[in-house]
Amino acid sequence: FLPSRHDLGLVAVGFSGGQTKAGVDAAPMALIEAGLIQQLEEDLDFSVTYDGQVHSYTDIMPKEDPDYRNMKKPRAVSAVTRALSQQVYEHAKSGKFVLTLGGDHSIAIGTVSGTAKAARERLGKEIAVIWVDAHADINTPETSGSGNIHGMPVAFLTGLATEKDEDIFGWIQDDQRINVKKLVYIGLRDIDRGEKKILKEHGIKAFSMHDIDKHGIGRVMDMALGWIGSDTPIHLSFDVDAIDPMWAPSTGTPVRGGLTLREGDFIAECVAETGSLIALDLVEVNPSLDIKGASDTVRAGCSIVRCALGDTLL
Ligand code: 6HN
Ligand code: MN
Ligand code: MN
Ligand code: MN
Repeated sequence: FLPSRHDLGLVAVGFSGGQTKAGVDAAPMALIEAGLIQQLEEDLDFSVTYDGQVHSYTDIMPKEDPDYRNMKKPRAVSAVTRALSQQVYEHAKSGKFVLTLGGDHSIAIGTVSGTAKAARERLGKEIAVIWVDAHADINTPETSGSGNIHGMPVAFLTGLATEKDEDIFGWIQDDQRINVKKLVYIGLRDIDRGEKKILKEHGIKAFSMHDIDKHGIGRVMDMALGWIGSDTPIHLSFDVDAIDPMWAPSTGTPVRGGLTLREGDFIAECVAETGSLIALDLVEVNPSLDIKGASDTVRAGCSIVRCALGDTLL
């Protein structure tokens, strides 16, 4: 059921409206300027389909966008993720691996909904999602303390949060949603109170930094992939803040005590090894934060992408 071995659709999303710090919209260009596309084409032999633009979706931005149910910029995030969902869906439907460069993590509402729908239609399967992050991003509008939608994408994708208004995520249909039982977290270390409750109540599989310290990343990956099971298409959503700020400081919500650079790459390698990876998001690189560390953060991002695409496997 794999996407044809070496066809990749790239979507560059210059969007920062899921949180309040400017600069995360510059990440796709920084990653591309660091040579990412070349690496995919020349080193990894991918045929890359890319429209050559970093999308900022200015033409579909709402004129007015007051807070709603505690969410900041709900209509902008909804409009962008709706358009992105369609872009990702089209790549995935045509059998391509989909790589999306963010952007803040709210964009995963678009990417995951797009691959979920395409996998149902093309493969007749529910996807699994591996969410690598310091945070769980599963706040509902009501549990969120910040109102920032990059802390909520998983709630909307699983249907734990819903909204009727089409302009505020009401466009998300059942065939675009994911099952909480097919969601696995890795790297968690900053979870809000309401999120903890949600994770417990729904029995969501989560490997925190504590679990990684206790079992080692090798066993954690065995357990994570074992939970998902074989023959399940996997969407990997990788928030660069999962990596310790020692290696990836240029990100909006850094949390110390994270994954080492190698543990981050190792996670991506293990997922690549399954042969079931159908899509990857790389999000939350913000080159304008911690400018000294920006090139390290971009390099870490490029490395994660290459590892997820099998570069370091023999
Ligand atoms: N991210 N839990 C915090 C919030 O605002 O809801 C932080 C979310 C961070 C989101 O890093 O993608
Ligand atoms: Mn995140
Ligand atoms: Mn995060
Ligand atoms: Mn927090």
